[in-house]
Amino acid sequence: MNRMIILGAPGAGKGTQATILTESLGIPAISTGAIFRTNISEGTELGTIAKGYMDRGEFVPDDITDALVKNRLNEPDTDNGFLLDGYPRTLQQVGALDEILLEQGREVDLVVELVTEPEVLVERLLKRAEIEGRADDTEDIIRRRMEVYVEQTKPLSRVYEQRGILHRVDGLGSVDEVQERIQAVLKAQ
Ligand code: B4P
Repeated sequence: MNRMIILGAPGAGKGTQATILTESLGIPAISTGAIFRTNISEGTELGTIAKGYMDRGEFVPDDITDALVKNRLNEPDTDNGFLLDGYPRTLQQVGALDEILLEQGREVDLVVELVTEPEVLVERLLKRAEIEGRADDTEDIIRRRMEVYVEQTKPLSRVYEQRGILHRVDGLGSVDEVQERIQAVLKAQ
């Protein structure tokens, strides 16, 4: 169970839980959002392109995101597994990921979906804005990100459910409580 995806709405705690999981499982977390933010802070061409979309609460185009993930999944540190955080986010990205992994002769074993409530998420993200000052954490942009999530990402859980690899985990409660629930899912595999 070393090839995992963590799904959830903006602010559901994907990045938070992925960081903890990566330590306990000894596999790299691949966060597309974090990779874009690093590129933005380093002023790369990719960062300039991504910033335009992220600042509006929109997704970075699939072809750019897919190419980034493909390169990352070809790094040798993913040989023993990986945890994808924030990818895939569209049905097109699901297909792209399938292709990338098929070429490599591997597939996703497990998908964890953090189930949350929109109002709690807006509160969490506004609090994160005070701490981290992310450009996409203003209330209007958060609401737009939630809409985009419902339109484009929510349908992904059905896809993985039909494949029999989706596990829904309650994402409300403390960070430790949520982590314990994820660990319980992993132990049950
Ligand atoms: P991401 O970086 O993935 O960010 P996110 O969805 O906002 O946050 P996440 O769910 O990881 O929440 P976190 O743990 O930080 O994406 C940012 C943007 O990048 C996207 O909007 C998009 O534009 C672009 N992008 C990324 N991937 C893409 C893709 N595949 N395709 C196209 N575009 C893409 O938690 C949020 C806050 O809550 C934190 O402050 C945390 O401390 C707090 N928190 C977490 N768990 C908590 C808990 N249990 N209780 C209380 N607070 C909690």
